[in-house]
Amino acid sequence: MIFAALEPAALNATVILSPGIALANTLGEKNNRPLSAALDQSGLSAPYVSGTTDFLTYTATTTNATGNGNIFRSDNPTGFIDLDLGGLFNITGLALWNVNGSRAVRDFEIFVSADATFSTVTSLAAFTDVTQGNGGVLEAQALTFSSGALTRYVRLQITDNYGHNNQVSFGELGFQATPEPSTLVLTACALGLFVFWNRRKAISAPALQRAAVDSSAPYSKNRRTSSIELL
Ligand SMILES: [Ca+2]
Repeated sequence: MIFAALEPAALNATVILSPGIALANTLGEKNNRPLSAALDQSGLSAPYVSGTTDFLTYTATTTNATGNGNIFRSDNPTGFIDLDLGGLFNITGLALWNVNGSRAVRDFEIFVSADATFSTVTSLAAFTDVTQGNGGVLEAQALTFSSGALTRYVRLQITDNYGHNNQVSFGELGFQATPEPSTLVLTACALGLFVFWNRRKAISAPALQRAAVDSSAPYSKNRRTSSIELL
């Protein structure tokens, strides 16, 4: 019964996952617009909890501000970034807060690797002509992979921008992932305890009322004594 109650949204929802840390970056970066500014939630209109916050709800409503410290700007128009998610996750898509103009990301490919050196990479998804941002406030675009991958290491390979000779830029990156089993177990346990507690309250309430009636005299006496002491 408890697990049946969990089926609808809780178990089917996906969560937003932090892109983790960069292990390599062949794109380079500008001083005031480092790569970290696209990985650390800087400039986002609301924070998220990696692995917990609902992906679709969050990316539909959250924007990324532009300006120094909020977005990443490279030194090369194409190249790759190798990311360490910090653990194994089943990623099924990503969210990109893209800039507008010639520096915007246009085409890119996602690879996964079994090791941190990316000695062998496997293509997971490729996207072309992705939408540019909206100037001063960048909206997220959610892009879904045709199939998910259980991985820790992800490469973002940018293969084209919208025309700039030596720079590409975006505001933030986040992955879409299925919740970790441990999270689901905790959720199930929490809901199970909630159901159990409410059933216990429903059963025990009449018994408690009877007990209160049976012992009303000494209980009231004690309460009065206590009140007087407080005064
Ligand atoms: Ca940012």
